[in-house]
Amino acid sequence: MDEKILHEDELGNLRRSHYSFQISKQNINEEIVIIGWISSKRDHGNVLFVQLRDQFGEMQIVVKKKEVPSELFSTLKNLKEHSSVGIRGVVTEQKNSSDQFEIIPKEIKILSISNKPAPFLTQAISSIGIDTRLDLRAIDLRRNHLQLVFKIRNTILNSIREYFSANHFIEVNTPKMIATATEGGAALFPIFYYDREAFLAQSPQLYKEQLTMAFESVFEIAPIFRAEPSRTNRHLSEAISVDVEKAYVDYRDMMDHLEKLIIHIIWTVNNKNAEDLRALGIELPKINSNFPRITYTDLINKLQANHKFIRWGDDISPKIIKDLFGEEFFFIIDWPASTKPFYVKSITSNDSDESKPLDENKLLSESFDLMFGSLELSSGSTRINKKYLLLENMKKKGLNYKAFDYHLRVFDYAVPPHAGFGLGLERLIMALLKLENIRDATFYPRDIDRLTP
Ligand code: AMO
Repeated sequence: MDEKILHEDELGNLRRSHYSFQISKQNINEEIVIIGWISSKRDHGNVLFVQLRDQFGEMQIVVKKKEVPSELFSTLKNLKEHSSVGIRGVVTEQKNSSDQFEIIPKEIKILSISNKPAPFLTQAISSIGIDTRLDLRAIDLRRNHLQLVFKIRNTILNSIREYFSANHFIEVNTPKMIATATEGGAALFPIFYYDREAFLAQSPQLYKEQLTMAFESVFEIAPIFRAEPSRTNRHLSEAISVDVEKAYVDYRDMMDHLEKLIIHIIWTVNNKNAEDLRALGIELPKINSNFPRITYTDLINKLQANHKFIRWGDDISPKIIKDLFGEEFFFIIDWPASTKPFYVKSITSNDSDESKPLDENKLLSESFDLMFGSLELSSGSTRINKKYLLLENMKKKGLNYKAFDYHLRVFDYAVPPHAGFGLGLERLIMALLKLENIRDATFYPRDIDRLTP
């Protein structure tokens, strides 16, 4: 290798004239400037085929020893994949295809040299273990497969904002350093907050509820933190949640919203990412009718046919319902109040004999989980908006209600009836794009074993 040739240049005032997608027939014989990184190379001795990738796609550089300055030829021969370069060159038509172009280089500027061959290829759906990939995530994210996944993730986020904006919700942000648990105490990450203990937010639950007083309809797209002790392919310690809350509605209205939201997302991705879906070999789920709504009680009755040990009041594990549902969306509704957090409203009006005291153990709640097969994507409910009921529930669930004083005091000022849900963004991406592991639906996953990169 001629070391003299391989030195890095400053970017200086080098700028591209064209992104890959902007090169067209009109540019044939024109000199253009392209910038990107080398995603692959084929070396046929006296001819090199170099794929240069920019933000939008790949361009082919054809380097014939006889046609280009010898220094330029040896530079491109010696540069490793992942190196960044700027190239001034002439556009020509590819031999066998009139709508594909290649660039004959005239001049090259090396912007950044890769010192090592990467441990995995950019093209393949890597057979390399996920931990090797995650250890070098920035390089891993250059792989075709993940490029497409995150391009679609971007469309999903835009379509979520589109949906809520069209339905008059406003986007909010709530604190991520908080004083109390909302979803059950075990999964909290404690932190130091000056001289006292605080926690990373498991959910924006109480804040989004409070914000319905001021804004009626709110949503937030933000991280939630869960100290999940288990190693599964569907749990992260830091996940993105799409949290939604609305005043003057109940859980059934919010199921309608969630259903419409999912339909809007699928419609948008099908429209904007048709080519990307084809490249991934994926068809998004077809939705022809409303999502089925099955009650928790009916589901337990069904499950008991094959699982004698399952009892009414148990949580429903993914394993147990795996055989019952295919890859489809459906709601499990009306969960036992005992399985849901303290802020969830109970169903009291279905007891025809009002003189009879309520059987606490059989109390249902106005709640739902949205499932895709055996994967839980979202949960939501009608919330309690009366202070005395919240206090009762907190006591029942053994919570220290004094720690929630900052929240409870709001209820002296007429909190409106309200309902909402939280939708796991990575879970949704997993379901839509058929990802095996939730870690590939996020940029830098966090789990019990991983705090870097
Ligand atoms: P829940 O705890 O069910 O409800 O969370 C809502 C949704 O968030 C996603 N999710 C996760 N995704 C990846 N890794 C995790 N560790 C993880 N934990 C949760 C799931 C889940 O369905 N406050 C309520 C929501 C509400 O009622 O508005 C809540 O947090 O997709």
